Amino acid sequence: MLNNDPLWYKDAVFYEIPVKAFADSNGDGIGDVQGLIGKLEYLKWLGVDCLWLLPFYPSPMRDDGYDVSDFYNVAEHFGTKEDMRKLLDEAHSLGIRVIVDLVLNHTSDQHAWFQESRRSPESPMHHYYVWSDTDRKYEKARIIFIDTEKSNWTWDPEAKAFYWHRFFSHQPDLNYDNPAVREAMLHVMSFWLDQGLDGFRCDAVPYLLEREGTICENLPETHDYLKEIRRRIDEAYQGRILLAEANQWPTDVRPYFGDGDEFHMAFHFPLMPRLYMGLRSELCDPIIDMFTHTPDIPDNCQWCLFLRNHDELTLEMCSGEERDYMYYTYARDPKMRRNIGIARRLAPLLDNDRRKIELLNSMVFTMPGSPIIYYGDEIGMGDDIRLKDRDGVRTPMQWTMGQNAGFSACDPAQLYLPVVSDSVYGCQSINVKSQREMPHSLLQWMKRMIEVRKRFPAFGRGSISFLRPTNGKVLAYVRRHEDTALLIVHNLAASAQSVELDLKEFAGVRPIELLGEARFASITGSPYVLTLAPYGYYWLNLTPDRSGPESYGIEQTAL
Ligand code: TEU
Ligand code: CA
Repeated sequence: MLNNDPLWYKDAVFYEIPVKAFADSNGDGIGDVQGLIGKLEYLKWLGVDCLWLLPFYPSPMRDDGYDVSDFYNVAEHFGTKEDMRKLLDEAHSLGIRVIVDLVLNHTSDQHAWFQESRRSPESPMHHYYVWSDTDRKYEKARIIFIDTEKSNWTWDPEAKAFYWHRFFSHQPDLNYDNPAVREAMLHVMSFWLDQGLDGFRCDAVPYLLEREGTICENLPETHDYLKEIRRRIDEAYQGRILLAEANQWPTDVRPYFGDGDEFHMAFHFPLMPRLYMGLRSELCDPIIDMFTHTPDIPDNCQWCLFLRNHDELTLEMCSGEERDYMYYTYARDPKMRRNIGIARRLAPLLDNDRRKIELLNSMVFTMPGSPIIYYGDEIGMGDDIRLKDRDGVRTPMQWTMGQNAGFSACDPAQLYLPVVSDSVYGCQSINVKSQREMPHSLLQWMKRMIEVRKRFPAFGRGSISFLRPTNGKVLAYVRRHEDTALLIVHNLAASAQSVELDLKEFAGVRPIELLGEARFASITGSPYVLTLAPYGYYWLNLTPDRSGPESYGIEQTAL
């Protein structure tokens, strides 16, 4: 049932799931793999093709599982390796693939490797990590978790030395100058691929290696190792994919695709904040500029486009004034800020304005790349900025109006985090069950959008050319693939807008609007006038209609 096209990931719609937040099957207040298995029907119904599961390995859970203490197991509270195999079998039988986080850069300080490494300089594992007798090395490397860390070095009283960590001080970096480490992580990868996983979202890959005098990001030797990982995939695991988390400028992300011999996919971090900027400023330039600054990528590669994820809405790829603008417009309350970003979910960021939520999703679903939905954003879930770190955007999925939003049968006090309970975003108003029953809910619209997107490979595989109408509030581009041409138009303004588009190359075509299948007026050699509602958008098929006599697209719609 799986799409066995080697480039399946260029047509796929992805969906990000923290296992702990999705569904609790055994009533302990924590989501688990069995619970996720019970929700595969929903994910199939929604139309997603590939799940990305956040780390489910044994962990002290001080960084929500990104502090791994055992790479070869499933954390007890999530289930067992057998549960994982069952999940993969059931997902695959439904045509859904599953990729997981591979946390390459570091381990938990509770990992046996670190405990052995710190024991003695003579320990065979001592050089699994980056030790130093001074904390003055690699001083050009920035601190990433600025809310909590003052240095990338921490003194270890047992080893009587400093150890290097790019994230929390309880996450010592692995030493990729050590061939044993490089081999050990290749072994971890093979182990999970042998379990049947369809690939990995590789965590924090820019930071794998360190070199004096550099910022210790995106080093050539890092790419050498990442190419080694891809070689293993190509040798023995055809069809599995590697998705890079490289939160860098497009020119610095481009090398992670290599010549089509490194990552299959990479998140487009710089584009993401500019979608929000474009919306707020009502100007297309921040968005178009990002595309004109994004180098082409090899044909077997793909961008992964997103609006939000389990981290803060990162502003690391924004300039000072851009950051100020984003904080001013989207996070006036300092409690919403985390590190260099904003820890809010999509709906609250957009004032719970259904028009804006649809508009931004429409962009991510029609621009070049594969879209990924963050769990709960498809129903417009809210957040809880009172919670620590990034927990506010990681609350239990809201399935019903019932106790614990149908996430768990446990006593509410046992939940790993409280369910969002305010009057706007509480489960009485926001839940899957109600929205599946309402034909015009956000969830039904998301499902419809996914369906339409999957009918046109142009979205995932086509080229993009921007039209530059005089009205700068309207973002218009044409997606082309083989003989298909799709015109996508977005009104970034809070007011209705009229726009004149130069479509003379399509003269004679009568566009069909894809979401409603109505036929628009014929295109002529004159400027084509469109009027858009506030935050309105159109997906128009400009492919010359080869069907029979003049007829309205609607007539072909099954009644
Ligand atoms: O984040 C890595 C990273 O580079 C972060 O700065 C990220 O770019 C930023 O938080 C905005 O997305 C990854 C995981 O996504 C994060 O949850 C972990 O805490 C971190 O690695 C350490 O494992
Ligand atoms: Ca590192």
